Amino acid sequence: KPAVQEVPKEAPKAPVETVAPRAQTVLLAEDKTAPVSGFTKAMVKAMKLSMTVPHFGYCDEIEMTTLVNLRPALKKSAEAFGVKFSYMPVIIKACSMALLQYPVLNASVDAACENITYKASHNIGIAMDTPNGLVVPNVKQVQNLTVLEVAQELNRLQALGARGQLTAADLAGGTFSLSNIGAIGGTYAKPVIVPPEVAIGAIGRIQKLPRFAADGSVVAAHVMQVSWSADHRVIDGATMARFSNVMKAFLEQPAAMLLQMK
Ligand code: CAO
Repeated sequence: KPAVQEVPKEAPKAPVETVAPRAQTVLLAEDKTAPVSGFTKAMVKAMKLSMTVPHFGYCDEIEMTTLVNLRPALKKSAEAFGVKFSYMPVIIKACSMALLQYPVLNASVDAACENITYKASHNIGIAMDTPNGLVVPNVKQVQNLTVLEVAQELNRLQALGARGQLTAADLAGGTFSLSNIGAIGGTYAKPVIVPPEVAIGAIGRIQKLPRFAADGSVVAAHVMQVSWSADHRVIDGATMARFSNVMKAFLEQPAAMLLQMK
């Protein structure tokens, strides 16, 4: 009879906003019209462009249990460097390592979609929820950074984003994007490509769920959904799926990731 195995040690405390802690109740006495401005205006421009791109969607689930159990040690080691360590630095690095195998996903296309440019740098954009709205600064040259350096840079961008002080340089030059919607609480998403990039991934909340182990027993697993969107004019579904498989393998087996990390 299948046995229920022990629950893995640390359950990630996903900050699910069940009661919208920052939201205030607003009761308008009459209709109010306001100009679309700031980051929202930039979002209008970017999304108009994005909607000209045929999006291909692909989802999978990633078993994060090994990484979840490893994170307390990673977090403690990073603290010694004054760095706050979430799952994102490992996810960002795993993407970069998978992009080394599928460089067509770290590319840009021109407006007429006649040329594709394979980008040398892995400048991974991170969708960030800030007091001023959505911004997508990027961690530059991830292919040359350690996971700790990625964490350090993410900390810097998050601190600047919270203060509304991200620079044009922080926001320019992205080559591939990730959106950790799970930081707020969802699982699946339908991310929208940031042109001229050709792919983006949405990360869902890590949840503790029952899964079958190889011997047929039921185990408590930490599961994270990932949802990809790719520009179907230049990326086919098989490429997106193979890339996702590589990234998934790195996250599920951090030891294998460590071996192949430069
Ligand atoms: N599953 C489980 N736990 C998660 C998680 C997830 N998907 N995402 C974050 N957490 C945990 C972190 O590990 C951290 O835990 P500890 O406090 O124990 O260290 C805590 O939640 C806070 O994380 P964080 O949000 O400060 O940091 P992050 O690196 O995980 O994410 C950022 C950074 C900028 C991606 C995130 O804060 C954010 O803004 N996400 C929203 C993105 C968004 O708005 N997307 C929509 C774009 S389209 O409109």
